[in-house]
Amino acid sequence: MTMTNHLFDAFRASMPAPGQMLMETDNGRSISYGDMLARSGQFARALVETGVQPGDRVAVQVEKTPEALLLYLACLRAGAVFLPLNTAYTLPELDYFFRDAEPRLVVCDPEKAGDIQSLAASVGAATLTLGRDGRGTLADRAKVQPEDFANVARGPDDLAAILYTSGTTGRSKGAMLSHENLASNARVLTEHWRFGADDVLIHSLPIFHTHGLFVATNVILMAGAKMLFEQKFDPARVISLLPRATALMGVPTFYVRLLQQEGLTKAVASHMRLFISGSAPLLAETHNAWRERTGHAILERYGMTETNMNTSNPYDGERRAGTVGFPLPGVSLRIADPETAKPLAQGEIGMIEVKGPNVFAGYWRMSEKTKAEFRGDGFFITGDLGLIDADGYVHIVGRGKDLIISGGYNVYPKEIESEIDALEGVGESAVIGVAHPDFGEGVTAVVVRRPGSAISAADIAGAIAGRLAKYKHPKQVIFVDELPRNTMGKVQKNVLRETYKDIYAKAG
Ligand code: MCA
Ligand code: AMP
Repeated sequence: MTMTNHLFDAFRASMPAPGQMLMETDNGRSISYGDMLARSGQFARALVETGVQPGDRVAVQVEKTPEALLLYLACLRAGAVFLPLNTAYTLPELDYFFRDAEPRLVVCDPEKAGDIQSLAASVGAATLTLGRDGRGTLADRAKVQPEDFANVARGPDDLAAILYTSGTTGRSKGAMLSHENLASNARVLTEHWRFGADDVLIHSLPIFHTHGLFVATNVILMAGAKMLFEQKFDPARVISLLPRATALMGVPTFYVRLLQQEGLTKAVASHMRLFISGSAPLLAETHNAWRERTGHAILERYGMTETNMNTSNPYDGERRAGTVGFPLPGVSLRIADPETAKPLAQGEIGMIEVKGPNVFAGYWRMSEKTKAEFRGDGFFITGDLGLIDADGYVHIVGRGKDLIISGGYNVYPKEIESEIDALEGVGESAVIGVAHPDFGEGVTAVVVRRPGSAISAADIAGAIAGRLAKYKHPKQVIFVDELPRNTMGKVQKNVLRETYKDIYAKAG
């Protein structure tokens, strides 16, 4: 009997000839589809040899390398649950994820292994390393293995990955994504955006989040296409790659920064067929400037860690600036009253709710939280507020959740407020997102000192440095005598956002 492995088989089915390139890196490495198959088999064997069993979590905090991607594929093939972690996370942040997910194996950068190993050991996990040069104890273990590997059988509902997403209250929640969540979305996006074997994607997103890992990589694997695999986003370098590429996927900050490059012209973009944006709102201003400079209309889409992609502007037809387009095939989307859950009429603003094969299986070991975020009829409550216009385009007009999106990374104010409030000298704080020309929103802390305290912005920065990932740090700290409150005593963040709306107006 041949074993089926739902997601990997789907990639396998569209695999081109083994000699075809899957990726080329910025330091001159090329990995063909044949290499991918052979080396992910070796990595899968190394996982099994380390004791990883089907359903075990493999927590991974490593730099972006081809080997990191092979490790993702190896986890799928070995039936493990891939758990990628932002390289910016600090040890206290990692400690939480390890305790919550209880991985069997942690794979980390050799430079961080000393500290991480003891955290991992405290939850009974083994540690292997994978460095920015693709070397380390995991790679050492893999390279002596035979290349063939009999994939572990995995069905559509088996877990493929857990991605942590912060909560508006309390700690991060692990979104459980099944093989079918990922396979169905990759298939739909590949067709909707017309990806084929001739495509060359500029891949300069990190691979520890949905955008770079699933939207970008899974689509390329599903199309049997190729990617130019960049360690990080460098606008000048992206411009130099445009003539060799056909598609780019990025967060709005990518497009804002590319527009600052003189080299961005119609001629340099003439070989490209598609520019896609997501993870945060793309300003109509950016969309229009891009069209003017390159002749291309950026295609904006909307998704979440919990749901993969929900909507997309059309491939053919009008890509409407300031909208996220239409529900993708197979996705049901409705606008409901946030309080009563009653569906609202077309044009009214309410909660965006979605249902479909893309929607996750729930939060890891948090059945109550999972229940609270679904309606009785299975629709997931996104926390995003929106409307559907007369032509059917979905507009996101705000967030019902207290969330900041900075450069495409989600930052939950509560987490930062808790850290700041815990400092001696701080009475209370409110963390808000303020319009920022580069990051979209800039994390901003408004702080009330305790009487007699002289705590400074630098003191606060110093105190959170080792505790919170860098991108969560406030770009500005503002001291006030008191926070504005409504009659119920609730802090009025909208008032604060209005008061400080121009503080980054001249920032770069
Ligand atoms: C880096 N810094 C940031 C951010 N990134 N601060 C706030 N927000 C950020 N996003 C910090 C750095 O630590 C540094 O601090 C300072 O800002 C300047 O760094 P810079 O060199 O400008 O940053 P960078 O390294 O160029 O990174 C900017 C970036 C990066 C390229 C926009 O943030 C990025 O790749 N973002 C993509 C995130 C993403 O993939 N999101 C998708 C999530 P200092 O100078 O003090 O050391 S998935 C998702 O949202 C859903 C499902 C979806 O729909 O896709
Ligand atoms: P995450 O949980 O990191 O996957 O972030 C998901 C959130 O990003 C969504 O709930 C939205 O608030 C936001 N988001 C993603 N794509 C877009 C978009 N195109 N426009 C506006 N917001 C977006």
